[in-house]
Amino acid sequence: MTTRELQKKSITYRKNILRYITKAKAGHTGGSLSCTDILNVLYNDVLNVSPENFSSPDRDRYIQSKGHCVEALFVVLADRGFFPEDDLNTLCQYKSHYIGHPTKKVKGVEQNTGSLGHGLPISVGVALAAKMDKKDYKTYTLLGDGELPEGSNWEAALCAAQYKLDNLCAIVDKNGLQITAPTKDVCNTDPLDKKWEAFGWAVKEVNGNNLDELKAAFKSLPFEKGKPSVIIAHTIKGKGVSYMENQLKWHHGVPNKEEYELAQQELDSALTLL
Ligand SMILES: Cc1ncc(C[n+]2csc(CCOP(=O)(O)OP(=O)(O)O)c2C)c(N)n1
Repeated sequence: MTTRELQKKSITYRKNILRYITKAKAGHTGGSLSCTDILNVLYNDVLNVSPENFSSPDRDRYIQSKGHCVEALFVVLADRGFFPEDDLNTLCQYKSHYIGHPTKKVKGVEQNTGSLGHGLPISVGVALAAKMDKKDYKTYTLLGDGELPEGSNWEAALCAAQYKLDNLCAIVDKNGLQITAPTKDVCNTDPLDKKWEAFGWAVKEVNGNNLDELKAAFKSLPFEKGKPSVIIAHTIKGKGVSYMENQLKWHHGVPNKEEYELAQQELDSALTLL
């Protein structure tokens, strides 16, 4: 897919994320908008996964560890044909499987997540299984920078290096904010590249809202033979909507009618500029 086609998709995804969050009156807005470009490149340019091969043991695996940003995942899965987009009108409604965190009841969702710190440990197991079974599939997992202080991540990181899991790629959505404060003021993980390197990982840093940089990073996997890879993706929380960008209140803020219309207008004009 060309970069222009991907750019168009990112804007459309952002419009849809806001549409369904606003309708549901709940959701993780800022973090879904920060990781939209990462999911876009993964599902449209990288992953060997589709509704047709989803039950094949050879499919690539994507596990969204920052499960609270499920709205971004649902919108991308709908676009890839895993389920009708109309299903998302039931988001967060009683008896709907489209709830506020990923569940395997939804086609295309690889793992239940949302309790932070679980996606990387599970991904290590899945990647290790591929090595043991001599399979070529790759495993990808998306972590939030506010999630990283969970100790389970660092046990998993050690384990991945120990087993030389160069079929595993972690992506850190480093938007710098969590719920109530900047990540560095809650539990600083910088210098993040040095920490991953010290744990035996090969590291690349990219602008995580730049589709070309993301494409290039994924194409060059594994960054080093015999080592797991991590992409530190520098992103903007609330990306694409001027008044949401870098604002803590949009972690799980839901737009009112006027805010929603303004956001859609901004994204529509971004579409016309492409
Ligand atoms: C184990 C656990 N503790 C606390 C929470 C509550 N929680 C939900 S989102 C969040 C902040 C996460 O920040 P970050 O990973 O940076 O997410 P992003 O900014 O990308 O949305 C927290 C603490 C949780 N989901 N799981």
